[in-house]
Amino acid sequence: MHKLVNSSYFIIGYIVMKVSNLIVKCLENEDVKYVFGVPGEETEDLLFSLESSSIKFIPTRHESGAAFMADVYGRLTGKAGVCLATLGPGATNLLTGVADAHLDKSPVVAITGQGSSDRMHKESHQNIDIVNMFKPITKWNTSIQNPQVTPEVIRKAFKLAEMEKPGATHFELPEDIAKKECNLDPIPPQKVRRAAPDYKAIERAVGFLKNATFPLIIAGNGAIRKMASKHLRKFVEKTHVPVVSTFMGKGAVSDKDPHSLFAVGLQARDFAVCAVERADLIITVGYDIAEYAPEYWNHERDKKIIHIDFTSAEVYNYYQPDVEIVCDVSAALWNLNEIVQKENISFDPNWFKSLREHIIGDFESYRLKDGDKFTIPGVLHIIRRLMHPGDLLISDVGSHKMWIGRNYPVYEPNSVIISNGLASMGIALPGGIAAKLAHPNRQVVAVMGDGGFLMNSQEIETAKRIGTGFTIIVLNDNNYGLISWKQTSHTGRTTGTALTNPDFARYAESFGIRGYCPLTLEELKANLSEAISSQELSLVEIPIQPSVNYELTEKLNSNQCELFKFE
Ligand SMILES: Cc1ncc(C[n+]2csc(CCOP(=O)(O)OP(=O)(O)O)c2C)c(N)n1
Ligand SMILES: [Mg+2]
Repeated sequence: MHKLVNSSYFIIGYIVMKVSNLIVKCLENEDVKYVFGVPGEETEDLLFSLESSSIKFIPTRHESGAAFMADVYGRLTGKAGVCLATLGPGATNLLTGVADAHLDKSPVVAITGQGSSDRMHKESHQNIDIVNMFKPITKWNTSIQNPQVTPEVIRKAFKLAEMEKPGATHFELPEDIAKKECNLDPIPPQKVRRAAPDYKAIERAVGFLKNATFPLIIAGNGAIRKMASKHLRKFVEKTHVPVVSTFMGKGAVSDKDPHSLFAVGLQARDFAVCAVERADLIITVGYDIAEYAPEYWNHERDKKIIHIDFTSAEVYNYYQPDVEIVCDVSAALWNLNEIVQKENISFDPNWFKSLREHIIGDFESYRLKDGDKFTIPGVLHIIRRLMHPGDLLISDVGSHKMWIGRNYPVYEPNSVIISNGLASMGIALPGGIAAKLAHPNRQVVAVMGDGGFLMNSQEIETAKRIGTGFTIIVLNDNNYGLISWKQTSHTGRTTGTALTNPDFARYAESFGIRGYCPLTLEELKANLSEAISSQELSLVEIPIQPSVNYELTEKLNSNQCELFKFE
C-alpha cells in the first residue's frame, strides 16, 4: 500500500480516497475555480481536501455573501458558481442567495455539511432537514448517503444547474460520509446539444411576422445567454423590428442601436410601454415572467404573441402566446434569420423613431448642473461616461435599481447585473467580488442603497483580503427609498422606512480602503473618476435627493402615448 497526499491510497491498481477528496476531484473535473463559503465543524474534511486542490476556497463573512458570489459568478460565466455552508444555521443563511439564483436563472451548486448519518433521524445539535428546506428553491437536491453515489450526484448537480434554464442545485454531505473511503472516478462532463426549433412553429411565426405592421421584441434574461444576443442583433438589423428589454435582458441589443427602445421594468406606464401598446405583434425572446409580469404590457390580453424560449410558456392569464418556439433560443433566431433574409422581410424603422428620441432626451434631462442636489439618474449619467462598453455594473435592489434599469444604457450582454427575479437586497457588494474574479481586467462598479449596503457590508473585508479591486457606490438617502416611493404613490405617506446611518467613508477606511464623500458636482465627478479608474477597492458615498422619484411617478402618470405618433 502506498500513501498519497491527503489520505488517498493505491490498493492493487485502485486509488482509494476519502469521499471529501473525491468530491473535490469531481469539482475540479467540472472546472470549478472558486468555492465561496463559511467553514463549520461538519465541513472540515471537505475544507482540507479543498486546501490541497487547484480550487480556491474563499472564506466569506456571511453565507448570504457566499451564495450571492456564486450566483453572480454563475450568471457571468455560464458555469455553476459554488457555495459552501455548514449544517443548520450555515444552511439557513445560504438560502437567500440560492433562491436568488433560482429565480434569476443563474447556475449555482450549493453544498452544505450535515451531522453524521446516524443522527439525522432524531433531534440533535443543529440538525434540521436541509434537503427539504432547499427543495422549493432548487432544480434538484439530495443528500449523499452512500459514497458510491458521489460522482453521479456531483455530475448531476452541475448538469442540471447549467442546463437551460439554469438555476440552483444543492447537495448535503454528512460528516461521517465525508470521511469514508471509496475508489471511484469523477464522471466527465459531456456537451449536450439543445433542441432545434420545430419547423411548423417557425412557419407559423413567420406567417404572423408577415402579417404584422408594428412588430416588437421583448428581450428577457434568456436573450443574453448562449449566444442568443448575436443572433438577435442580426434579426433586428435585417428586419428593423424594435427591441424593448427587461432589466435582466439589458444589453441583448446595444442601446446604441437605433432599434433599441431601452428597458421596461417599472410598474408604471413608462415611455417604452407606449411602443408595446402600439405593437400588433410581440415577439418575446427568453422572457421570464418572474421578472416583469405580462399584465403591465398586455393588460387587455389582446396582443398576438410569439414566444421564443428554452422552455414552454407559463400558463398565465395575461400571457397566452399564439405560437411557442420552444428550443435553443439561438437556434430559433438563426432559423428565423435564414427566412427573413431569403424572403426579405423587413419593416419601416420610422414608427418608433420619435419615441427613441424622446427617451434619450429624457435621460439627458437628468444631467446634473452645478449646485444641483445629487440625484440617482444624475449620478448614473456620470458613471456611464466613466465606464467602457464591456465594464460591469452590479445593481442592488431599491429605487436605484429602477433608475439603473431605466436610465443606464447598456451596450454588451452581461455588462449590467440586476437581480430582478427574486430581487433581493444585499447582492451588489458580494456580486462585485464575483464580477471582479470572473473578469479581472474590467472596471467593476457595485451600486447600492444605504439599506442594501448595510445588509452585506461585512463582505468589504472579504474583498480586501482576497485583493479584488472595484468601486462600491452607496447612494445614501437615509431611507428604504423604494418602499417610501411606493408607499407614497399608494397612500401619500410613509411608514417604517426612515433610517440613520454611520459615516460610510470612515466605515470604509476602517477596513483599510479609500472612502470618498463628494459634496459638490466637481468633487463627485473627480471622486468617481479616480475611484473607478484606479480599479482599487474603494467606497464612494453619495448623498441622494429622492424627489426625482416622485416627479417620475407624476410624469409617467400623465404619459400621453399619443404624442409619439406611431405611424
Ligand atoms: C432582502 C430584501 N428585503 C427586503 C426587500 C424589500 N425592499 C425592496 S427595495 C427596499 C429598500 C431598499 O433600500 P436601499 O437599499 O436604501 O435602496 P433605495 O431604495 O433607498 O435606493 C426594500 C426594503 C428586498 N427586496 N430584499
Ligand atoms: Mg436608501
